[in-house]
Amino acid sequence: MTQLVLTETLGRVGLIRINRPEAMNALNNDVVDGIAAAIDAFEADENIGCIVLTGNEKAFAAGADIGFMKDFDYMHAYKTDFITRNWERLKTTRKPVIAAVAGFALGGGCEMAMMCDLIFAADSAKFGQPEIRLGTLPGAGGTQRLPRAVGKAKAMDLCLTARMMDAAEAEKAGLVARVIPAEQLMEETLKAAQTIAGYSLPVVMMIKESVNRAFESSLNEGLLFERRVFHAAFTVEDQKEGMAAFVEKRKPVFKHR
Ligand code: DAK
Repeated sequence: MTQLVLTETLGRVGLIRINRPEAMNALNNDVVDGIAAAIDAFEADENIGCIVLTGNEKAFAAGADIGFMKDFDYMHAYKTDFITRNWERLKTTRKPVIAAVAGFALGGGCEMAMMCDLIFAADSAKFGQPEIRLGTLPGAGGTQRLPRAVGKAKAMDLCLTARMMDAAEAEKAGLVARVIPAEQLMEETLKAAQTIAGYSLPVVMMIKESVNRAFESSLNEGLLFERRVFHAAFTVEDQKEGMAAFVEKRKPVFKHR
């Protein structure tokens, strides 16, 4: 049987590849369970400092699997905790996750990319929330994360018309961090992931947590959170090493503690 989710360890980077090319990487339960299990494993591995989630050159993921969910009723979706149970494993990941997107990231695929901390897009990437065409709405955070990323005007445009946004527009709108020529997407993404993974892991996690606070609190609350975490960072052994190395004009050797 084809493995729907492939994983690889590259130095301190954990790579997760969605592998359902015949269905444009449509996300059924098995695929999302596989992604969640891969995240569990990389989170538990202290030698991993950054995770990359990707698809193939045609599709990151063309959405939730339409055939799989077309006959769901309310009680089934509610009782099985559809979406929340496994999709949201990404949301609770403490290590940074970069989505490397080439081709289609539609519906649940776009929502899954937005659950990651950073999106690097190939110039071939296309983002959209076309659920309205199917007589439904984005159900994995699209109506909430998209407006926070690109503003209300573009979010309404994408969700209500179902049109797709290309990589250039997505970068201009603030959805993606970088646009990269398709053939260099993995190389560039892995380079950035290795850079992040080379820094002190507890500090990386503190930064991720603090930036995420910006979306969940008032400015004053967020600043207070940041200040407390910043003070706490003086207890990190790597902070002593990082600052000593700067003063001694040498490269720091981080121990991730
Ligand atoms: N689900 C299942 N199969 C899919 C799929 C999908 N989302 N997207 C593509 N495929 C399959 C196609 O059926 C086709 O399979 P075969 O016919 O070969 O067996 C194969 O992938 C290749 O696709 P195409 O032949 O269509 O390829 P094209 O290059 O012509 O077009 C496309 C590519 C990505 C533009 C097109 O496939 C497409 O429009 N796909 C559907 C995109 C879409 O509508 N995505 C949104 C899915 S809905 C909720 C929670 C979550 C959601 C909703 C509610 N609740 C909690 C209430 C989320 C919803 C979605 O994500």
